[in-house]
Amino acid sequence: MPYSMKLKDWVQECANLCKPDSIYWCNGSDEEYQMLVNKMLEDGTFHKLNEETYPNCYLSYSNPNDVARVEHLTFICTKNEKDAGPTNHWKSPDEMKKIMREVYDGCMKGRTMYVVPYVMGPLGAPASKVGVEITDSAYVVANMKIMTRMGQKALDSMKDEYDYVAGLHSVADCNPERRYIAHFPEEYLIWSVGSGYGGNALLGKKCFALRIASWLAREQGWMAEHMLILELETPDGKKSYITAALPSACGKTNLAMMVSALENEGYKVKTVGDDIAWMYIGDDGRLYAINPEAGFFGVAPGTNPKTNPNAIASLHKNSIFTNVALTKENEPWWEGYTKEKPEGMKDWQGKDYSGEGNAAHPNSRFTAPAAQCPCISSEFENPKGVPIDAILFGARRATNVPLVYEALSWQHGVFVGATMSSETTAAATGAVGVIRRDPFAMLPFIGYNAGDYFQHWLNMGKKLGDKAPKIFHINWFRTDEDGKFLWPGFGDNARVLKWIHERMEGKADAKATAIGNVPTPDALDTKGLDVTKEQIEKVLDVNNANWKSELPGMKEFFDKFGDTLPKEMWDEYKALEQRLG
Ligand code: O2Y
Ligand code: MN
Repeated sequence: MPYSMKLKDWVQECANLCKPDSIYWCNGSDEEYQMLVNKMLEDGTFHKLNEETYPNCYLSYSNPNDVARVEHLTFICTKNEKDAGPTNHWKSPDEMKKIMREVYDGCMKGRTMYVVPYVMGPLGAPASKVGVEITDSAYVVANMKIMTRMGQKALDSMKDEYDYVAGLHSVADCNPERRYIAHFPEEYLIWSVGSGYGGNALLGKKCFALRIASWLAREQGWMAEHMLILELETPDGKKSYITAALPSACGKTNLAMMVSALENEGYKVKTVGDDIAWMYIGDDGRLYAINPEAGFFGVAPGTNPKTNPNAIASLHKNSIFTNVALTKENEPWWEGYTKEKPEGMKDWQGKDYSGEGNAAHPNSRFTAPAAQCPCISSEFENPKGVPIDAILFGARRATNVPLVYEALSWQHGVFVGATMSSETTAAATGAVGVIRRDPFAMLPFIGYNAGDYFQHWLNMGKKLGDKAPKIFHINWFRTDEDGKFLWPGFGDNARVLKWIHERMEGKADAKATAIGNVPTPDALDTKGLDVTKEQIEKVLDVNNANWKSELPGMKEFFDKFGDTLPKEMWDEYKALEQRLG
């Protein structure tokens, strides 16, 4: 029984509501991309960057009131409020549609309505899915061309006229008072209005690939997760695959594209995905992952040839930059790109930069084709995906949480994911640096009741049985008493991956602690590292007295779910309480 409307009928219905001057069906060709670029150069949406150093690259500024995802304006609109759960904003589908129809009504007068068919996932992959985004933003179309497999090939991939997730987007008057990002999972439908930026407007990404997909995944028995996928090649030439869930802008892109400090020892890292993983159980009973995206929508600030040379190499051609600064040489720039600020820049709003404050917006972005990444895995386009050996949950925590620990079982791992907490960053609007609970790094992205989502994880574990990947928790951000990082991070994180790999092989030593298995200081390869033994002990330390202070926050979080929280989560909570003594 299809839930979507017949595609042509839905497009007509959207046109009747939004009343565009014309309708354009995107075919995804390079000529079409050039046509859109020319239009945007003409109307000032795009600024062409230095053709010698950044060929086919463009800079765009968003409205200053529209620079990030808006979680407080993001809704899950299910018939029953309980199905959205306590972590989502909810409105009934009828009420939400009534509010939004008023904004959509005639919003595309004088504009073109682009119909953008796209595939999430490698073409021909059984796990891939088709979406169709209707938008009045040429900027969105251009970004979708990089981020997805877009155009005629998507129409060709549809099994029938109902086989797509629908997304209606309009920038409308870009008014924060009339801005809504609404999901109707029961209808496989997304409505977004009033924003032209990132996750609010590129509907294939957070709206489809996480919120709607997580709903579909539970219905259909797979997983849609906010996870990077990396390939770890080991000295014996074998490849293992690891997914990792880390909250926004906490080193996720850097980990996905890491240049391993242990390359000489034979530990090499390649990228399969930097943000989202769709995982399903293969015919052999193992968990497989595909990256549904075709590009990177990466945070620019902090990215430089030292922190992430692979991202820098990826973005030097055929890329779009949003809200970065512009140098005299007509090149993009952002805080942390170079130590010295170049003279004579324009800031992220196109004004002469005075030297005060940020030149680029803290949430400025690059959109780059994944295929341009020098470390892209040869498995990136594999329709089968890659078999997952380990799942990592991560966080940015200055205290308590050790560099790495191994969960005691799948069920304990689900508890570790469910109780993740991290210090907030600039990717979402709101306070920065505050600790917030972010289960599975999915808090803003679970498209249904999070209690049911935890249950779905438990169910998947039961299906996987002894073929389930091992689960670990990582934290690169622990500090000493003076607030200095205890671990060098970046390429040296390969040392942690090495321990994880050796644990999977049953080779590395670990110490059992109340929270899980932590490397013994000697089990971690620190050869050639400029850190003291005391530092290593500190970064691995698990202090039971301090950990007890984590319990009330976990309990308070779990209490929110009432009877939708699986009993197994309370069992794990009590077991932790007991182990802490
Ligand atoms: O601020 C936005 O609209 C983008 S947020 C984003 C972009 C790429 C990857 N991840 C995220 C995120 O917030 O998790
Ligand atoms: Mn993300």
